[in-house]
Amino acid sequence: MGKAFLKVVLLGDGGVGKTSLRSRYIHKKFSNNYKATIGADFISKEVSYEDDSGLQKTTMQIWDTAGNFLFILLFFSLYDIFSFMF
Ligand SMILES: Nc1nc2c(ncn2[C@@H]2O[C@H](COP(=O)(O)OP(=O)(O)O)[C@@H](O)[C@H]2O)c(=O)[nH]1
Ligand SMILES: [Mg+2]
Repeated sequence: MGKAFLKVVLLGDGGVGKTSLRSRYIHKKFSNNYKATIGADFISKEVSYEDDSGLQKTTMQIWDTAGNFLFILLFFSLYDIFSFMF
C-alpha cells in the first residue's frame, strides 16, 4: 500500500475557532486576536502513525477556510481537479 496522505479541511461559521484550533495544534500557541481568514490556506505538518509494517511518517495538510459553503465546494472541487492534472 502507498504512503498515506492526509488532508484535513476545517469548515464552519466565522468566529467559531477554526484558525485558533489549527494554530494551537501547529504552533502550540493561542492568541486572542481575531483576524478573519481570507479565502483558504494550508499548513503542512509531518505526522507519524502506526500500521502493520510499523511506524510510518507522512504529511498532513490542514486547510483553513473562510467564506460560505458554496465557495468552499467550488474551491475544493477545482483544487482537486488541478491536483489530479498536475
Ligand atoms: N475563550 C475562547 N476563545 C476562543 C477559543 N477558540 C477561539 N477563540 C476566540 O474566538 C475568536 C475567533 O477565533 P478564530 O480561530 O479566528 O475563528 P475562525 O473564524 O473559525 O477561524 C478569536 O478571538 C479567538 O481568540 C476558545 O477555545 N476559547
Ligand atoms: Mg479563521
